[in-house]
Amino acid sequence: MSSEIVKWNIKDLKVLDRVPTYYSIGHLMVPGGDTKKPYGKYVVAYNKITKDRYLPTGPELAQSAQLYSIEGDKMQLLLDFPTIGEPHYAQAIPAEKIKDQSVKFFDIAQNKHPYVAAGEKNTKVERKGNEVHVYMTAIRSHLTPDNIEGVQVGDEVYFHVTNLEQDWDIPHGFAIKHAATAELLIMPGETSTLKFVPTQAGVYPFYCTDFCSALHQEMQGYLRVSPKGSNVPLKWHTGGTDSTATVAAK
Ligand SMILES: [Cu+2]
Repeated sequence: MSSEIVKWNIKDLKVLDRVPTYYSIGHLMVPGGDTKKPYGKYVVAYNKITKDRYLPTGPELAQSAQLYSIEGDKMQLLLDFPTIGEPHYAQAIPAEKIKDQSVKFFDIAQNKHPYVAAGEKNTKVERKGNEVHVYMTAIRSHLTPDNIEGVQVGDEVYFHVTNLEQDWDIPHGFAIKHAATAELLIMPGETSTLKFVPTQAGVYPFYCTDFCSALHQEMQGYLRVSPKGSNVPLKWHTGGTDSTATVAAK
């Protein structure tokens, strides 16, 4: 690999301009600054300590960022805005590098996840020893299935949630109360798994954790956990209150 060697003589360098910032610069960022060819049109100063700058909202104040043009010999302030935290190692690149390559959603037909449910008709709940695998789907505005019973204390429950959406910017989330893990965030067309090991009998709500429409709050359901050795059969259904109505039991 050949590399251009640029020889700088410190005596040839001179300071062309200085500008004040608010107050203390923590970091500077030039778009593409970590690449061989930075874009060189702008610099952003990320500043800490902004006393007297913004409304005094507490012991710590909003931090500040200032965008300057560095195209000419004189720097020009283009934009001045508060930030939460003074970003470290911030990066910027031209928008067109991202814009045309953005993935809008994953094609559900290409989803080869071993636990995918590519459509509501493919949803099911399977027991393998003490493992219970829930093949669940999420689409505005319900989870399928949204009522499950027959799980027992000590079972390992795996919620394999497939987001059926084929639309841009519609992720769904998934969480169940008492789980020892955090929530899932599932992109459109993807499948993700959340493991839940209930330690007490009871009814546990599960729900979408990412706002997805005005009916987002409808995306919820219940898992009934019975004591170990209980004879409650594994059953599941979607919608309604009568658990015998649309049972798809094995
Ligand atoms: Cu949702």
